[in-house]
Amino acid sequence: MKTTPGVKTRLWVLLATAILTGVPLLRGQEAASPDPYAQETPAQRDARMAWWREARFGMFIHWGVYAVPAGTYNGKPIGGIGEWIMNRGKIPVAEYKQFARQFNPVKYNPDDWVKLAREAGMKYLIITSKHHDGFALFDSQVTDWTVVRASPYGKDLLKPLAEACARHGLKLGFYYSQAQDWCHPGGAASGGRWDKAQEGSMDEYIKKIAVPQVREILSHYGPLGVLWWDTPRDMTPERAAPLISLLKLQPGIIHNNRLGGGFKGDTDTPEQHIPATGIAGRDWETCMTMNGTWGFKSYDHNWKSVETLIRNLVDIASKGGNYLLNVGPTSEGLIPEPSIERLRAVGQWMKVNGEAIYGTTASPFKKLPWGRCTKKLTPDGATLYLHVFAWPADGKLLVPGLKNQVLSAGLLAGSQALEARNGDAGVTITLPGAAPDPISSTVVLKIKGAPETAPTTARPGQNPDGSLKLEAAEAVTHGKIKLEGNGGNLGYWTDADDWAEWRFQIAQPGKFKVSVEVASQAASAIELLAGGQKLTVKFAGTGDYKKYQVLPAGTLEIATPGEVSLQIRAVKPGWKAVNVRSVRLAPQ
Ligand code: FHN
Repeated sequence: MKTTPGVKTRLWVLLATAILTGVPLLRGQEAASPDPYAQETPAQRDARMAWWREARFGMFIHWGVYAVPAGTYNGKPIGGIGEWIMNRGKIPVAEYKQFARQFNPVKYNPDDWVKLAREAGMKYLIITSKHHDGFALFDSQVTDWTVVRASPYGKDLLKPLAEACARHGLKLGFYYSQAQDWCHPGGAASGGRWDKAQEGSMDEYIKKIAVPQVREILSHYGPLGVLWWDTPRDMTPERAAPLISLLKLQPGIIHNNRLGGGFKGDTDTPEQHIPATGIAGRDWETCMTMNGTWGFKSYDHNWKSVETLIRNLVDIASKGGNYLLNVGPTSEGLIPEPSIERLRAVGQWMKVNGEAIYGTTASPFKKLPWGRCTKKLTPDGATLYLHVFAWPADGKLLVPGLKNQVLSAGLLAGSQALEARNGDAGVTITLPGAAPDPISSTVVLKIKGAPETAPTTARPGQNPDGSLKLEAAEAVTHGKIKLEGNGGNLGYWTDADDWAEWRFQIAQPGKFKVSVEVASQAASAIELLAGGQKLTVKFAGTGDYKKYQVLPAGTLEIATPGEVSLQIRAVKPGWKAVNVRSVRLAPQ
């Protein structure tokens, strides 16, 4: 993220804001920032963010004309995410607009959507008011490219959704693609246009489409919780200023870090991944698809399991973030059945365990061998919610390094009190024989005083199914390699003599399929060394140090239980700088 704009830039921002909004900006000698929160105190900010921090779980909805082709153009499947079909298929504007004639969501029932989100335990909902194809799901007065004027449905889709959210007590947010619009002239990046109809000035597009449309969505749908900007390409401070200044129309609204122009926004937005150690000093929200696409694609059946979704939610909460989980409704207005099933199952889990998610803050532990922890501070200490993914076979749950006196221990499922003892290694809790929930069971541990933890030597261990993921943050590095990207990857690996090592516990030995998650500009080669075996991986670059690929590395045999060391090293010659996110072992 860029830093806050400098003085010179600010003056430009002021000038641009004045021109585009007609609002006088000089008060006495002091020039005001277009950001309505520029002068906010930390206490005011905490108050503004309170509902969002309490919520922890929200629904993302990507819906639009792209749900009509649903991933297929001219009879051929178009690769990539469904809402990008126009761009990926280089579909001419006039031709793409024809799809709107079939966008007729007669089965749309916003009450059903909102009830589903509530049933899942979600506390807010964010819908694409306009995505990159420029199609407005609302009754915009500044273009004909709207659901009201261009589709047979002919009605505003956001109004009834806003009403349903108000009826059922769910916060509503709008996604708005301010800097990328493939159907309005000037809205597509100049280097990325494929149709003459897209030609035009971005400044004109911002002035005539983005600014008035953002004013419309902030004015006509009642109180909004969030404005979710996206893809801030080519956004200068001058272009962003009139947009950010519109936030004053919704006092208290939260907005994300994707406006551009140097404005940081309120929330960071990791996409499709969970930062290894959270994001220190920032509110953040991981947005994620439930299959492989945001917008509906008829043939994407790559659904995440309920276990993955629940554990993602827990993992995110344990690092202090929110989970914004996507659904992509059909052109008829239906949320796909596999999404409904999964959301209901997550909701069942949340009914029992929601207390351990809502309003919690990040874990005081760096790593726990059996799961995750969330916490709430209380007047006399803290409540630790221990999310147990791997129920210990011997019934003893060690909370490693915890020094506090235990006030009580129990399970969220049921009212049974549990025995908990302080010891040299930490607190040991005696659990009943079977886990109440095979995905994640919550032990509630009340302790005296703020959590005090000693550093532990706990090593990563296998999941119940025998698999193991070695994350960047758990590696010991040698040379100049260091953690970057909020602890998400090993970076700065610019010297072929540098290397990194993981030490981990194997309880279930055997043969493992090994894969490695890497990103590199250019082709490179690495090797993994463990138990006297060597696995070599040669790969083409992804062209971007942030674009990762998961590559098979081969089979590793670990014959006996115990601690294992795995090293990652460069293969010389042929090695080029690589970022490494993780190494995964899956039993064969
Ligand atoms: O290009 C979009 C994409 O279609 C989707 O809307 C995601 C959601 O975060 N945002 C952009 C990519 O970062």
